[in-house]
Amino acid sequence: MKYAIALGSNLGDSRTILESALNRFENIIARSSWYQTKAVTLPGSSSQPDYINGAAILETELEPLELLTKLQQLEAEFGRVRYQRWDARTLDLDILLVDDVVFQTETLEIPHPRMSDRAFVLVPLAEIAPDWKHPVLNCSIAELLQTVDASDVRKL
Ligand code: PH2
Ligand code: MG
Ligand code: MG
Repeated sequence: MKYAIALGSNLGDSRTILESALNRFENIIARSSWYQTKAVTLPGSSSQPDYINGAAILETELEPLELLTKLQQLEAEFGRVRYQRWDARTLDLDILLVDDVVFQTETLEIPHPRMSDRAFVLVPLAEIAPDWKHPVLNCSIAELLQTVDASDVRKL
């Protein structure tokens, strides 16, 4: 199966953390540049450092929930501590897309439910997979990118 993964970090030595995390996957087909992005936070919460974000395409026989477990292990290994939703973090690894699969459980939703309005996800993903069709919205990543404001996303 082919997976699109989002990577993000806004705590610690983000660039090194992200590179080291990527190096732990054997089967990367493509990886994007890194982007500096303004943190999107919950309304009313205090400001956070900018993120570094990127995206990668992986080929693996792992099922979605198996890959999720592996991603969460990597997040923990790189010092991720979960306090509150959308808190600053050393490493965030999110599954965005899996082939043309639509998958919904308590713990995992594919496609990622918020990917279509997040420039910090769509800009890196469009760099490596512009023609990948979102199986629910039925349009390509390049088309989705045209619907968001990407002015807070800067290529490093
Ligand atoms: N991730 C979040 C919340 N806000 N903002 C940016 N710029 N980049 C992220 O990866 C990000 C965010 C929750 O996962
Ligand atoms: Mg995330
Ligand atoms: Mg996450």
